Formats: sequence, C-alpha cells, structure tokens
Amino acid sequence: MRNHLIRTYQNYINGEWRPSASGARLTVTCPGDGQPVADVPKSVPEDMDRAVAAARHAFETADWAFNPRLRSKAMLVWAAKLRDNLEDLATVLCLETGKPMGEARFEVNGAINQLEYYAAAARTLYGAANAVDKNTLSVLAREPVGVVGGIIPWNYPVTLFMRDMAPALAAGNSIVVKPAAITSASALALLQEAEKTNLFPAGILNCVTGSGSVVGETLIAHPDVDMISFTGSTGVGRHIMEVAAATMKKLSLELGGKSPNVIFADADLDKALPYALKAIFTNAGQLCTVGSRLVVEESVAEEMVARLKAGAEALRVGHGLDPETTMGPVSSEGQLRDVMGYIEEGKAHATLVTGGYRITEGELAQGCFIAPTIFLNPPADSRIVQEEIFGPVLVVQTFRTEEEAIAIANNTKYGLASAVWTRNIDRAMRVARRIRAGSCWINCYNRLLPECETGGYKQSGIDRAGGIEGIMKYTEVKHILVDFA
Ligand code: TAP
Repeated sequence: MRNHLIRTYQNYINGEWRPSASGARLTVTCPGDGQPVADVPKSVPEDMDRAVAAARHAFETADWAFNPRLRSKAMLVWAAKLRDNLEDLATVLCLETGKPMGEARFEVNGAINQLEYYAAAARTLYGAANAVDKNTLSVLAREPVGVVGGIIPWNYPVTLFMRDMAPALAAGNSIVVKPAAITSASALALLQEAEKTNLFPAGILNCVTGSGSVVGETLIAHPDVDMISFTGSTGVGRHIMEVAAATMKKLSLELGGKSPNVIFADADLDKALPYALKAIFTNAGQLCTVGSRLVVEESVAEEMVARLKAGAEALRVGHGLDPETTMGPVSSEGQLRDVMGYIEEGKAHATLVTGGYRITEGELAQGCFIAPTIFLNPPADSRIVQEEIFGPVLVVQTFRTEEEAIAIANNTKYGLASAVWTRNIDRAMRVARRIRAGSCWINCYNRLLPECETGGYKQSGIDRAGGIEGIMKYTEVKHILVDFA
C-alpha cells in the first residue's frame, strides 16, 4: 500500500489563506490507489460570498483593470515561479488525478505556455476607431467584463484553470475559481505560486473549494458575478445557462464531445496510427476533445483495427508515479462505474476488439483502472456511439464514400473537435469544411496550442477558448464618441 504526504490547503480569498466558515474539510484521494493525498476546505455559501465581495472590490478599486503592463508582468513572473516548481506541481496533479507523471509534467508545461501567451496578449488588446465625419470620431475600446467565475473540471485541472483564467486576468478581470471537488489541490498549488510574485493585488485572484451543488451554485447565481466560464458536462452547462439567465451573466461554456477521427485509405497510416491511439487513450480517455470515434475507410479498416488492438494492448496501465506507466486510472469510483456501464452496454451491441473490463490484478485492484477498450461497428444510434463516455473506450465506425464519412462524423449532438487524414489536399479541405465541429485537425490530432481556438458547435458549447478569441470573450466593447465640432 502506498502512503502519500497529505497536503493541507485553505481557500484563497482577498490575498489570504482562509479555512471555510464552517470549519469542514474535504479529503482528496488518489484514484490510482484510493489513498488520501490532500485536505481542502469544504466550503459553504458564506465563503463564496466573501470571495465574490473581494473580487468585486478589487475589480473596482485595485490598480489592475486599466494596467495591462502590470497584468502582463504579474502573469510572466507567475509563469516563472510555476516553472521553478514544476516537478512538485506535477506530483500534486499526478496524485489527485492519477495521470502518469509524464502527462502531469506535460500538463503543467502547457499551463505555463498559456500563461505566457496571454501575458503577451494583455498588452495588445487593440480597439478600433472610425472617423464618422469631419467632427465625429467613434472609438471602440476593449474593457474587462468585471468579476469572472471560473468553474473547472477534474480531468485537466491545471491546463483548464489556466486556459480559462489566464485570458480573463489578461483582459483585466478579477476571478473567483471553483475547482472540481476531487481535484482541488492543484488549483490551490497554482495560487500559492501566484502569491509568491507579490504582484497580484489582493482580491484579484480567489479560489473557493467545495461541492458544485453548494458553492458552485452560489457562484453561478451571484448578482455580483458578471460572467461564468465553465468547462464540464453538457448537463451542468445547461443548468448554468438557466441559473445565469436570472442575472443576465455572460457565459462561456465548453462542454462534452464525441469527436470523429476520420481516416481515408490514402492516408499515411503509419503516422495516423499512433495519433489515433493517443487521441483516445491519453488521460485514460478523459479529455473533452478525445478522438472517441475512429471513422475509417472500409478498405483499410481490418488492418487499422488489428494495429490499434496491438497498440492498445501494449499500453502499460498503472499508477501515475510508476515511471513505466503509459495510461493511468479514471478519476474516481463514480466515473469508473459510469464507464463500465457503457462498456457492458457496448458488449451487447458491438464486437469487442479488446479490453472491456476493470483491472483487478495486484496493486491495481485498489485503483480505478479500466483496460483500454475498442468496439467495432456498433449501431449508429447506440449510446456508446452517441454519448460522451469519458473513459478509455474507442468505437470504430467504417465508411465507403466521402459523403458517408461526413454523415457519420456529423451524426451526434456534439460538435467539439474532429480530424481528417488523407494525402489528398482537396478532399482534406472539403471534409474539414463540412464537419460541424469547432476544430478540425488535418493529418494530426489534439494539437491544443495556446495560439489556437477550441470550442463547440451544437451541444458542445458556447464561445471559444484559446487564441485571440479566447481573450476577446472576457471583454466588453465600449463605444466612445467624440464630437469636436
Ligand atoms: P460536472 O458535474 O460537469 O463537473 C464540472 C465542474 O462543475 C466541477 O467543478 C463541478 O463541481 C462543477 N459543478 C457541478 N455541479 C454544479 C452546479 N450545480 N453549479 C456549479 N458548478 C457545478 O462533471 P462531472 O459530473 O464531474 O463529470 C460528468 C461527465 O461530464 C463526465 O463523464 C464527462 O462526460 C463530462 N465532463 C466533461 C468535461 C469536459 S472537459 N468537457 C470535463 C469533466 C467532465 P464538483 O466537482 O464539486 O461537482
């Protein structure tokens, strides 16, 4: 049995570390072995009210909203502190999510990259001007929205914190973050590094841990919060829209996906294969943009499925701290139950190519491990084809014509990401333009870069994260008209 150092954290409110007003605590456990790894406040609405009041006060009074140079500098110094402490942050992340250390390091590096990208963007938020006539100048300026509430999921608690909150800060907002209850430690560890910069005015950064149904609800309904940025399930996203309507908050929602990875027979299959495996088994399939549907041309399907099976079976499933591990557990017993429910249903309808079981051998019996699983040609209307499983489960669908490939790709309620593999550039562009999804990668998959936008069509969400679109949404457009007649 592994014993981990149990790290103790408090909420971060108005530049201070504070326990919950209730005094209650939550234990964060490692899904790789079920052992406790951190202890955080189990907050109550009063804590969230305090955080929102601090964020509102700081937004109105601190030297921040109109000081892009300070914002840029604070963010750059924060990025440097994170880099100095990368190994420790990756360990916190690895333990609370179960992901392998290599993936945890990659995630922390990705977050630093986002912070640096938006630190630069803070100083380049151009507006526009229009000389309406001889004596009239119309100016459009970008101003921050105000207090932004960030609700972060558990699958990428560090990258998604930064992808959503770095641009909010760069644009001049103050933030109140509610991390997922089961992965709260890494959010607070990020803020410990921010505090060391001594550059963020008190109240600009706030974080309150606890349950979504308690403090999350307080945040989304709060009249002093101007905008909610949420990444998570479509169900909770819909609920946030309903609650936020009462106070007309701005919303940015990044929700689920069931993304098609479309492979034509003329593609470079040697390149496509490792990408296809990574597209689904990275983070044990718990990524909103996973390529969970492999849509492959029938003439190469047999070869591809055989190679995918071999690749899936070669993955080393294990504890995140084990250097040999290439795939970790799913995030919790609840997630494991949900994923196994889909797998059992899949077995009734489709050919199981590999996997399909919980791993219960040796030490892994204590964790939430599922064997990498592949199903071939399930019915198009089955739940394993239509719903986001958020686990290491790939469905393979085959097609004969380009039209059929596009129809299969578009046949779910989601539209988050996609990819097309072919050596024919005309076909690549034709298919990319017709897939109804926020991203289409050509001859690659999941190139999620700070410079590039992601986000959903259909029920995958509202608005974009990343790139320049990812900061514009955190601004209001101020029109100023000068009459110098
Ligand atoms: P959600 O319930 O959507 O959790 C995401 C975040 O929302 C967490 O911080 C959660 O807090 C918070 N939350 C939950 N209910 C809330 C409420 N009423 N008001 C405000 N905030 C609330 O996701 P889940 O149940 O953990 O996962 C379920 C499924 O969602 C997964 O299987 C997967 O399909 C999908 N999911 C998608 C993504 C992405 S990146 N698109 C990420 C995670 C999950 P608590 O943790 O305290 O509940």
